Amino acid sequence: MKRLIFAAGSCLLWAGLLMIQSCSSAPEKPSAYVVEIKDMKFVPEDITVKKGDTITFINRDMMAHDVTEETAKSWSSGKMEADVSWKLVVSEAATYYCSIHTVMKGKIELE
Ligand SMILES: [Cu+2]
Repeated sequence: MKRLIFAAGSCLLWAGLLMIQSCSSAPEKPSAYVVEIKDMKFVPEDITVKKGDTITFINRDMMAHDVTEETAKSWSSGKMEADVSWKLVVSEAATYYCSIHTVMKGKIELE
């Protein structure tokens, strides 16, 4: 009887260890986010992501827009016609704008 209890106990211990290990060693999967462009705005205007996450910008307006990094113009979607989408893999925090309508601004923050 003692042995049976011991066996059950060590089983639980192993299950616990395995759970800890799988939690701590599994790399976090990148997340995917969507920013819609509608009514001359980026929605949401501010977004907080992790490095390596993907943001898909979708133009829901009737007119063309773009998504351009503001400070150094280090990346840009190019002109996006209506219903066109463009993906950005985030490597750093950034502020961006639409170079066609410079009042349109957005911000990417890193968690
Ligand atoms: Cu625009």
